[in-house]
Amino acid sequence: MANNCNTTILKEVRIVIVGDKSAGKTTLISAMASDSFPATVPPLLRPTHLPSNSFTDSVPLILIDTPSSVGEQGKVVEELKRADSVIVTYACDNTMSFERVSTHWLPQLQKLEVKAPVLVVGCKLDLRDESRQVSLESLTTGIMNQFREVVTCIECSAATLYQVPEVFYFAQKAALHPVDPLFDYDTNALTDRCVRALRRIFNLFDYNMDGTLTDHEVNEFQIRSFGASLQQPDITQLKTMVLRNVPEGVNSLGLTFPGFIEIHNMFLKKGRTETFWAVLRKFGYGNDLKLRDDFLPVPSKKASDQSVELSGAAIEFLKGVFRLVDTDKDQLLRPAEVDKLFDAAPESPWKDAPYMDAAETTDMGYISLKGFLSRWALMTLLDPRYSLANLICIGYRDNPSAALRLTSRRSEDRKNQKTERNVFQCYVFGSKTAGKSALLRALLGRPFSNDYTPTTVERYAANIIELIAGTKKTLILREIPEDEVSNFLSNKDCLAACDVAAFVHDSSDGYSWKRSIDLLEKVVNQGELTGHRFPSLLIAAKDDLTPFPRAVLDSVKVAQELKIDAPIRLSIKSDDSNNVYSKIINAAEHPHLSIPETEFVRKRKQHQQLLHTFIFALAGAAMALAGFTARRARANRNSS
Ligand SMILES: Nc1nc2c(ncn2[C@@H]2O[C@H](COP(=O)(O)OP(=O)(O)OP(=O)(O)O)[C@@H](O)[C@H]2O)c(=O)[nH]1
Ligand SMILES: [Mg+2]
Repeated sequence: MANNCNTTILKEVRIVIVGDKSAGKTTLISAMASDSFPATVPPLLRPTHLPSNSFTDSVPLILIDTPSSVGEQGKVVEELKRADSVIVTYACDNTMSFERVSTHWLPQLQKLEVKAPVLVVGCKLDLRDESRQVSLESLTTGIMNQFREVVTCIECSAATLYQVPEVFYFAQKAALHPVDPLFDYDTNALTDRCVRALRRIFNLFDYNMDGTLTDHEVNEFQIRSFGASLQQPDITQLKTMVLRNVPEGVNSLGLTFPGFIEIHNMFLKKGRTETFWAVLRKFGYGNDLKLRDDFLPVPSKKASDQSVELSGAAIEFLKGVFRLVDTDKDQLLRPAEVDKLFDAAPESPWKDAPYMDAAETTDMGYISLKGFLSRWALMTLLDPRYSLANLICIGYRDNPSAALRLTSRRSEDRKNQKTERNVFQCYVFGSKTAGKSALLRALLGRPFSNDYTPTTVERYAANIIELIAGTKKTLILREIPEDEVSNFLSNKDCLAACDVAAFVHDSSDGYSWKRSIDLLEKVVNQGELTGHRFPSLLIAAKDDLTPFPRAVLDSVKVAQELKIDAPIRLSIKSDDSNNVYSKIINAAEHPHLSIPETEFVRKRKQHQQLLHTFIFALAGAAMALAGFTARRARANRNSS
C-alpha cells in the first residue's frame, strides 16, 4: 500500500536529549546540525532548530540540550515535561554510563511520569573497545523489556557521523507516529482502542454491511486512505499474504475484519507506523485514538444559556439504529447489544456516571427506545462533542454539522415568553432525605424503595414525557446534594443551563420545609446576581406521611409571597406522582412565569426601579435645563 504520512498532528517535534556528564549530548546535536564533527562545543547548546525538510515528515525539529550538573536538574525536569520525544544518551566507551541508563535515567523518567517516547542512544561508538563488546541486542532487549516506554535503542558516532541522522529520524518518528497507542506489548496485540478505530473504518467501507470487504470495497478504502487505487493483482497478492497469516482473514466474499486487522499488523511488523497513522488520521483520529476536534463540527454557543440538542435527522437515525441493533426484536437492547453498537467507538460511553443508571431500563438492565433516546439527549446536553463523536462512530454518515442544533438563549425565551426546546433540564434541590432521589428514580420508572442511600455527588435522570397535547419532551432531572450546593453555586455559570428548579421538602418534617426555602432563596438570589432567572416549583414529598402541622399553612403563604404556585404534593411511595413531571415541563415551557420574588429580588427590583426613575428624572431635568437655556438664548437675541 502507498505511503502517505503528510497528515500529522504535531506542528513541530521537541526532542530533549539527556544523559550523564560527557555522554556526548552536545556533540551529537552539533554533529546533526552541522553535518560534521565539531572540534569544540560549548558546555550547553541553545535550542537547535532543524528545518522541516530534514526528514520525510516535513515537520521542523527542535533539539534541546540539557545540563548534567546536579544543581541544574530542575531545568532538565522542566524540559522533560515539554518533550515530544526523549533521547537518553550513554557513552559507548564508558560502561558505567550505560548502567546509569537503567539505574538512574529511565527510572527517573518514570518517576516524572514523562509520557513521551524514549530512545536510548549510545554515543562515541568509534571509541568502543571492540574486545569488550557485548552484543547490543542482548543489552537493549533487557532494557526494552524492563522499560516499555523505550521504543528504540541505537548506537552512533558523532566523529564518523555514523547513524547520527538515524537517531533523530527515529526520535521524530516515535513522536509523530507513536506505537504505544496502537500496540500493547503485554498482550502482544493491537490495543482495544486501535481495534475499535479500525472497526469504524472497516464499517465505513462495508457498504452492504455483510462483514466483509469485496475487492471493490478494499480499493475504495485504498483510494480514500492514500489517494491511489490498487490493481487487481495487488489485491489478490494482499489477500494471499493475509490468508497465509490468518486463515479466517479472507472468505468467499472478500476480506474479513480479522483480515483487515492483519493488514495493519503487517504495517507494524514492517515498522511502517507512519502508514498505519496515515490511515487513522485520514479518518479523523488523534494520538489518543479518539476523533479529533476538527472532525467534530459542534455548534458553538454564543452564550452560556444556550444548549445543544440532537436534530430531528439525528433522532430518526438513532431510532433506525435501535431497530437494527435490536436483533431479537424485543424492543429492548440487552447489554451485549449495546456493547455491539459501540464496538467502533473508543469505548462504550454509558458504562460510567453520569450516563450509567440515568435512563429507563428493565430489571435485567435492558434499555427501551425511550431509555435509549433519553440517554442520547442527556449525553448531547452535557457533552455535545462526545455525543457527536459517538454518533459518527456508530455509523452516522450524513453531514455531521446537521446532527446537532443550538437552542436559543434561555433569556431570549423568557423575553419571548415561549421556548422551542425539546430537552429541559430541571435542577433538584432540597435537604438531605427530602426525597429527591426517589423523584429521580420514579422518573426512570423504578419501583419505590424504603432503603436510603445518601447522594454525595450530582446525579441525573432522563426520560421522555408525553404531554396531554400528545407532544413529547425529554426531561432531565439533576439532583444536587444539599452539602454540594455552596460549592455548586460558587461557579458563576452554574445556573445558566437551568430551565426550571424544583425545591423538594419532606412534608412530614418542619426542618426540611424550612431548609428548602433557605435553599430556594440562596439559589434564586445567586441566579439574580449572575443574570439567570428560571421558573421554580415547590415539591412537598412523602405526602403519605402525617404532614408537619405548620408546613402546610406556611407553604401556601410563602408560595404566595414568592408569587409562585403552591407546593405540588406527591407521594412516590403511594405511586402518586401527581403528574409532577408534566408540571415541571409545563413550567419550563413558560420561562417567564413562576419566577420567585424573594426579599432580595424585590429589593433589587425596587432599587432598579428607583435607579430608573432617578435616571428618568435626571434626563427630564437635563431636557428642562436645555429648554430653559434655549429660551434664554432666544429671549436675549430678541431683546438685542
Ligand atoms: N414514606 C415515604 N418515604 C419516602 C418517599 N420518598 C422517599 N422516601 C424515603 O425517604 C428516604 C430518603 O429519600 P431519598 O430520595 O434518598 O432522599 P434524598 O433527598 O435524595 O436524600 P439525599 O440524597 O441524602 O440528599 C428514603 O428512605 C426513601 O425511601 C415517599 O414518597 N414516602
Ligand atoms: Mg439523594
